[in-house]
Amino acid sequence: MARNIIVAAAQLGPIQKAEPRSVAVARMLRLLEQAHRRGTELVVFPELALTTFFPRHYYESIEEADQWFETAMPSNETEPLFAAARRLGIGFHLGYAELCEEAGETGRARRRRFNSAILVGPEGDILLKYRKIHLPGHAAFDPARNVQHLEKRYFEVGNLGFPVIRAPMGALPGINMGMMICNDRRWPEAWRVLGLQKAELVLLGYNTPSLNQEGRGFEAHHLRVFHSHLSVQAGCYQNACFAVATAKAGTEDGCELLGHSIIVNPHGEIIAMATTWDDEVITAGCDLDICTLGRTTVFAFEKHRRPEHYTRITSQIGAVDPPVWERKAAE
Ligand code: ING
Repeated sequence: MARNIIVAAAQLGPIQKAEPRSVAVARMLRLLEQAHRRGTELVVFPELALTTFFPRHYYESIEEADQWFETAMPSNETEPLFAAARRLGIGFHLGYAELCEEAGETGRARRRRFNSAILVGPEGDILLKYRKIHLPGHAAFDPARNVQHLEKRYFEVGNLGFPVIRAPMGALPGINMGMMICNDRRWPEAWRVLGLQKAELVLLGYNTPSLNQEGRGFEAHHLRVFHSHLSVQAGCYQNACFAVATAKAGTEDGCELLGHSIIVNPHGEIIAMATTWDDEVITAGCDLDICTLGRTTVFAFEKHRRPEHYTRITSQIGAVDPPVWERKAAE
């Protein structure tokens, strides 16, 4: 019996700095209704879907940025999403900035800020939470940059690992679902940790500038979308899983984010792609049994992986210089 599920990427166009959460949520509700009319059972919204991509703005005190965070989930502004999902019987993924009181290393509770995402079931249960681990950009104001990218200033590194959960979704009693966020998709380690937990469906949102903001080096513009797709396609192929990668796109206060959200199958093929950089729903029917082929042949991890040779991956952070070859004196 095929294990089919219809998934959607609910891509969002730009959210301007002045745009309240209620406007973003209203747009998301329209996308949820549109996805439902197409028989969708799980909808993936972008990273930081409720507000503008605020890490592009510098705040001297990080508390000034707290206006962009959610202190409860659901909150008054997001409850309509949960209610609509329950009414429509649809699960959804939502990316948001999380502000919480939680014990840190010392054991004492303190204010903590994460770039987070949740997976919500069709009855409104929060099935899984993930906090972004690979935070790109920088923590201090960088005068060399055309636009700031201050995720390291406003967020802590996620402390929940890369979790996978098996939970009911659509008509299926159990699907192995995992999450990552934006920059995580560029790191094969993130995909492999999910793959080692038999993830069948990886959900991720992203906010990716369409142009290189570093003001260093040359990167042809067309490579931005190519690298985003390449990362997701490789991750899916090498871990025999599906993925839904959903953009927040378009020009926010003069800064352009790329769209071209995609849904990818375990062969690494793009099976649906957005063609705008605005609010747009793309859908695909996924036969999760396709994961089995890769998982039992080329990527049968238990047969072919050799972790004893991978120690550099977890013991090293940066790269080290290799030994230099020298001709050996004749013995
Ligand atoms: N954005 C970008 C991303 O990883 C980036 C940052 C863009 C890094 C391009 C490297 C190259 O898609 C977020 N929010 O992570």
